[in-house]
Amino acid sequence: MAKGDPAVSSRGRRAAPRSRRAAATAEPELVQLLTPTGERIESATGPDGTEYRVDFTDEEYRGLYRDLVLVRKLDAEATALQRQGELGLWASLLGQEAAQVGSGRALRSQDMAFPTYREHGVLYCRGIDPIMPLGLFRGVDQGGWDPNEFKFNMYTIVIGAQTLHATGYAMGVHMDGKTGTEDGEAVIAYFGDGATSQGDVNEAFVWASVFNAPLVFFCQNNQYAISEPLERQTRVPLYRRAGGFGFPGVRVDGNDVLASYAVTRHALDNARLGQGPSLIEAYTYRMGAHTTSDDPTRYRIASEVEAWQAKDPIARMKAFLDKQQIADDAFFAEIDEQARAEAVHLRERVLELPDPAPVSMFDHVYPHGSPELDAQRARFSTYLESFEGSAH
Ligand SMILES: Cc1ncc(C[n+]2csc(CCOP(=O)(O)OP(=O)(O)O)c2C)c(N)n1
Ligand SMILES: [Mg+2]
Repeated sequence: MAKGDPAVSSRGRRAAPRSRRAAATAEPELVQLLTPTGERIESATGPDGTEYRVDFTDEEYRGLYRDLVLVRKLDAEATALQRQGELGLWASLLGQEAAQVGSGRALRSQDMAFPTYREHGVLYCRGIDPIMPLGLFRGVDQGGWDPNEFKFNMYTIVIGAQTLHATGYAMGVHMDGKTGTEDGEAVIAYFGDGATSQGDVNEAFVWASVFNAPLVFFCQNNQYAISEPLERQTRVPLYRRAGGFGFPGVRVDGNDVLASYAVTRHALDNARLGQGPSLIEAYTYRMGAHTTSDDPTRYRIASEVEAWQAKDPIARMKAFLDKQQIADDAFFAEIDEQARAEAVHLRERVLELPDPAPVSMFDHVYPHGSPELDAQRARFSTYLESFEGSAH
């Protein structure tokens, strides 16, 4: 290609035609049951003709709102704790509450979830004490919850790796004969838009497909992989990739808790009945930084963030509850107070988490240790003892 050819960008990359770039990042075919202004849509049709609808009681609608508010407040508290030096790092879920609460509440008790490092909302829905991930991010323990007890695997930071773990697990569920009935088991794997470029995720798609694994791939497309925008990951909407692997894909409004619930419940039930995997692309936006180590003002403009603020998942649920007179001001005030009290309680408990003995980092590497590790532990102990007044 000649220098100066308009199809080659100034950075030497071949730019895709504007129409193809737009196709990947536009908002086509969203399944939506609650508009950004809080209007209810009775039912929505997916790309394969599936009709999505929800039928919640008023109490259940209020419960979803409570989940959204609590999860956001606890997340904000964790961010504040990091800023005050009490956590090493925090990956905020701000903006993604509806995708996480909707899908998390759609899980049945027997279903297994494989999270990334950002699924604090799903963790909350699984009934895990929110102090647990804070111990991990404070660096005082390994995370702490029992994945089998809560049906929620450990956080995974290696991008996309958990999709393979989930696929293997789901293949096992299928081979154990735990699918094919209404109370069968299903598995869900969470990952981001950036993860879709990883080999692991594409391998997981292949294996899940050909072994008919009871697995829902749940991609939260929050538009960024740290500083890399979606257009650097794909030229087609992500949910359409599923077709090439031989299973259905659907794009849901990830800021709509009702649609996120409906789409996930349907996909999980199909999986448990033995109909194999599917891909859900929850179209959402990371309102905050990638983690507390990131500064998003260096790579995205304020007007983009403002445009997404108008689609806030909590504001639309509140508007709906208010318009339909499902909740009143006293209810909203009560939820705010509950969230505040839980955040204060969380903070108190974080500050009380005991510091582990430095040498304990060698303890859980192997079940029975190793000569090499024993030597390292001994050297490190001697080093610590060299400090005046050392208690080690
Ligand atoms: C295998 C691997 N490569 C790179 C990284 C560094 N890294 C951490 S988060 C991240 C971006 C992930 O983006 P996405 O999948 O969209 O998830 P999000 O953080 O937006 O939720 C990268 C590249 C990593 N943790 N693991
Ligand atoms: Mg992302």
